[in-house]
Amino acid sequence: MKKTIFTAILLGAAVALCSCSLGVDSRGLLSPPKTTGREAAIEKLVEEASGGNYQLKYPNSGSYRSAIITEDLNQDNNDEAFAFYTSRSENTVHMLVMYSEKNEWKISGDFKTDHSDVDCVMFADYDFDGTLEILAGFSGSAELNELNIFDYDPEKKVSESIDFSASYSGFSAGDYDRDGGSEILTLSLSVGEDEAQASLIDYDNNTLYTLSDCYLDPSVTRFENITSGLLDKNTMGVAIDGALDGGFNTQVIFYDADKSELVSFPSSEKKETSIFRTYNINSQDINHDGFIEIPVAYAEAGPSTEKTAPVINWRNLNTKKSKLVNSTRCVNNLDFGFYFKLPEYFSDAVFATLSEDSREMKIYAEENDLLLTFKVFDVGESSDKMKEFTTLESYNQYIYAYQIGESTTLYVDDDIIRDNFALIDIGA
Ligand SMILES: [Ca+2]
Ligand SMILES: [Ca+2]
Ligand SMILES: [Ca+2]
Ligand SMILES: [Ca+2]
Repeated sequence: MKKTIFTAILLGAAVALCSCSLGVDSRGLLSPPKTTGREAAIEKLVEEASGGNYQLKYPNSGSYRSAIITEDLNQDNNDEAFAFYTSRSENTVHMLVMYSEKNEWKISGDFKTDHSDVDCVMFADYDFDGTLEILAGFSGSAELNELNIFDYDPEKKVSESIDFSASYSGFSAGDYDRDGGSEILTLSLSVGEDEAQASLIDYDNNTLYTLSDCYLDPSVTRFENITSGLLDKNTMGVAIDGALDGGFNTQVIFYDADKSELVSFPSSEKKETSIFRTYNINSQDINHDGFIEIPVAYAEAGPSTEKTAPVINWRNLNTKKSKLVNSTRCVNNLDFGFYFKLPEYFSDAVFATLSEDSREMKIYAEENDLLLTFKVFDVGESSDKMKEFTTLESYNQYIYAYQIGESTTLYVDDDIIRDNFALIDIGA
């Protein structure tokens, strides 16, 4: 039963994973915050293990960003804890693994690394024994980070460092070959002579080995975002949004069970330039149907006198045919972080313009036929103009509102507008 639970967690909704540590984490330079209760008891153990003079280290990327992380590795409703720190006398990170017994915290392992920073922490049951392993990525002066794995024995209450290490720029874990157990996927940018590549690491006969690997786009200089999840009903994969000269692109990596190999889309031989975009927008499950969409962006032609709002065609990858299929078409206001999903009954002639200051986005059914205007007001603002608009929502310092135009060719109502308007989280 336990195995099913772990699989379900790993197959869950698309999640952002470990990638690209950006610069020095200032939080690590602050004094440790005063803690109470459980955290205080854990910190006391850190203090003892470090000899009293320590600095907590915070992971730079991924879902776990705390210097003290708790997770129930063996699903017995009793959390284990992990703390990252450096002692003042040495600049390398230690990882302390702890468990609690009769309400008392104890140490099950203290591991010293060769690195000055923690990049990312993740948990996965790759050996399929019902207990999650600790995947910890460390960074320092080298261009690539180092992934180390630690396991925890809930019976003996000891943890061990596994004889394995991999260099990476980003990594993730999931059941990519759909055999019920989880694999580790490491992704590397090209560094020196080493080419950019993805490696799928599997476990068999007590050994971790590379099941398959494939090349990645060598022109990508930074991973902006890695999203792991279902690409279609039968395929789990990752979408890697990367930065390259002049813009951004997406590569999709998945394991092709028929060919028994790791595949990248677009393939390295056949570069599809359509995934290139100048906008920093990340792949995501934009329509909440459980499958990852990839943003393909256009600045669609409108009247030459006005600034055209970018159109993003969110597409799914058909992994069998190795081609992108249209999912959702949106017009975007990236300056104020919102989009409007164009309903299916809208014709291809629909386009959107932005005012000079981007506060107004007008959607036209066709030229000179205004369908809808969105306008961004400041919170606290009260003007006559505002009274002409209907408020949709308010976020941070802005109020997002709309006004229905007098189009003679296309129809929208309040419900359609509310259903298709959304705020979007865009990159810096
Ligand atoms: Ca536990
Ligand atoms: Ca395990
Ligand atoms: Ca698997
Ligand atoms: Ca989707």
